[in-house]
Amino acid sequence: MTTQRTARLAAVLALPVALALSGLTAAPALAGDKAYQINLKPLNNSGSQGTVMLSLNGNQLSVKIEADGLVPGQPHAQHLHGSTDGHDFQCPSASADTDGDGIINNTEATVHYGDINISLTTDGGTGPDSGLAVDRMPKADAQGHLSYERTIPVSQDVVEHIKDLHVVEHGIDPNGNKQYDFGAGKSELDPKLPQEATAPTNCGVVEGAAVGSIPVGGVETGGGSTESHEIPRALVGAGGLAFVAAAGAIVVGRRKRSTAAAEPAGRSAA
Ligand SMILES: [Cu+2]
Repeated sequence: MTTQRTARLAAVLALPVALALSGLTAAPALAGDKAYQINLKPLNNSGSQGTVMLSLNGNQLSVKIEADGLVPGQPHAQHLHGSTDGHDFQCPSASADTDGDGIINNTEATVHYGDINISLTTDGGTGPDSGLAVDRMPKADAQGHLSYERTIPVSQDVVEHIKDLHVVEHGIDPNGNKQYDFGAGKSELDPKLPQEATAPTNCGVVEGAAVGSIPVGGVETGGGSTESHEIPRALVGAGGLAFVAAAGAIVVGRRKRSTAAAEPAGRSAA
């Protein structure tokens, strides 16, 4: 009797506890919230690495970056590169240095990591046309550390394809004099800028988005590495920034051969 009642009592008591526990474990973060980690790995033997946390709350993208091994006291252009329309871009390997000058410049790397989708500026615009807005890019401290945090409204395309994007930081110092100089020549993007200021220093893909993975929504037909190097036509005419203009010229050249495809809508960030 007593043991039976105790057992029944225990069962009755256990039920809400079990429900509460399952409720706890089953409860996701806020509905629609997603978070992704990116590990930044060095390019161009920069030794620069870091960690990025991307979190989405609806159409608000929060970006947190902690990076080290950057050029001390210098601004570092940084972007989300890649595609929101099905192309599979990745961080470049050493073989991306097709002109063999020992540096993977941005044009060589863009074939692999895609065009700028979002410019990770400290304030103001975050579109691709802010790609080289160096006065609005974060600076590394005296130890070469960079901390960045910003929440950016993004398009639905970015929300749906966030795993197809990756973070790239730019600015290298191969001659180790702690500044951007012309030791490595002129930037192919703008001859007034040193190559050191625009070449990529690190790159990272969303963890779990393995090399060769199928992008969200599948691979577009004919999306080979060079063919897939595209930029919205609206940007090609924007002029202003050499970063975009240089990339645009290449695309326009390529596109003359094929009839233009429909432009992806809402591709750039607000
Ligand atoms: Cu970039």
